[in-house]
Amino acid sequence: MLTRNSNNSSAKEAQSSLLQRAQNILSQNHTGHFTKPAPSLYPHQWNWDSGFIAMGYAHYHPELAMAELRALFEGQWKNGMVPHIVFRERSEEEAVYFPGPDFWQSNLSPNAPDGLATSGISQPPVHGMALKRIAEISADHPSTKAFIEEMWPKVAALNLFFYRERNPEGNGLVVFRHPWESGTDNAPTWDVALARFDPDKVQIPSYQRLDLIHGKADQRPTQRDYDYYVHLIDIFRKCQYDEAAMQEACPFSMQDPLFNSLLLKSTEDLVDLGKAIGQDTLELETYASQTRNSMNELLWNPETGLYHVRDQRTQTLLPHQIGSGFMPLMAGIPSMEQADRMVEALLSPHFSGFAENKANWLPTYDLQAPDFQPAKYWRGPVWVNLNWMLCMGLRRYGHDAHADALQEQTLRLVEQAGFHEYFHPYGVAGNPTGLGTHSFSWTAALVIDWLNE
Ligand code: 9WN
Repeated sequence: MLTRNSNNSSAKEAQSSLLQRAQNILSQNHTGHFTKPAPSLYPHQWNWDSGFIAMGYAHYHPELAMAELRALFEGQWKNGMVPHIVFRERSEEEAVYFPGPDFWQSNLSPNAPDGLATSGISQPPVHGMALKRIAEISADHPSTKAFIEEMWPKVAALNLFFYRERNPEGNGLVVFRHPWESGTDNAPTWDVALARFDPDKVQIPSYQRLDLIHGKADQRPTQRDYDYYVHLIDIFRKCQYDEAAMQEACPFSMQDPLFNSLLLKSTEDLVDLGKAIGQDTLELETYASQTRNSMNELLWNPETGLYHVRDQRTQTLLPHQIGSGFMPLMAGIPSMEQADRMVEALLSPHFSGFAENKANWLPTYDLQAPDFQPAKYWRGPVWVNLNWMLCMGLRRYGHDAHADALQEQTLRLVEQAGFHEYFHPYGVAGNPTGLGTHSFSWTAALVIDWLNE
């Protein structure tokens, strides 16, 4: 059993064996320069994955934590954006991912980095939080201070990119323009934009999906999802990745509670670090308070007790109750009363299931929604990074008992089902069930972080 803070020797043995398994996964996925999210499905370096991975390394190999973030930021664009994928070697094995560099054509943009192929979109900005966590965990390491001084301006430039280029209403609620930028690629919330897309009316560049070589179709996005993903990239290429042009041309523009909470949390962590090393933090602080206010004004739904996604194109709050709606807890956005309402929502049948059919936390989507799909990617399954962030949020508001329960349940799920990419909320035939790819790096990294608390 993996009981928190247990002195029991068999619990300690179970924890140390889980820790060892987790560290082995990161070693297997480490290429010598960066860490792949998973051995075969994701052969390059991914943006928010590397942020989570770095926090895991910080506990036992701070140099690798620092190297992971440094490697990612080698791909940073001149306008501050950090791409969602940094492509590296082009060996046969490495190239098996669609879309690769030839499809993105990111060199159409004058902002793309010289001599390094990347995608042309970003992902949730977890890096300010990762930087602070590395600073805390590795406080005694001789290179930490220099590392923070080196990385701070780069991570600040990333957050300022979002605030300057993705803040269409000037209220600190930033948008993303592609489901892949959300990190929660096929969440049901993106369906509203997908419904406006008619593949017969646009010319979709020809392409071949490669994800189904390693992933199961019933657990991955649909063909229509991929057509839309490709169509959006085509728009970006035609805009030469110019932010103003994409803001005009792109039909997909969403204000999401997960993305904005991570931006706010990372910005606040950057402000703390910046003050400690003598940086000017005023601009970041101003934007952060705008995000906080706008999230409460525009994304909070008092009826569901959750934060929702706002479709910036139609200026409407979407009705879906999604797991991402709990993430503002981690950034201290809700009041105590709102936080209590959120815990009620967490304990309700929408997210906990019925007594006789209790679901694992945190399903990514309302268990009662007619289109809830327990095995399909971000439309139902449990993901360890969301659980880890929810745990942090629950603790921030003093809901430690729920945080402990969530953490223990998640550790048990990983111990029993393996280090999967995501998990079935109910299990299959009553058995804990991992889904997606195996040996998933951020599952391992965040387990390491929890076990070292
Ligand atoms: C597209 C790498 C990434 C994660 C995302 C997850 C998945 C990619 C894909 O894998 O997305 O970016 O090909 O499906 O949705 O959150 O960063 O692990």
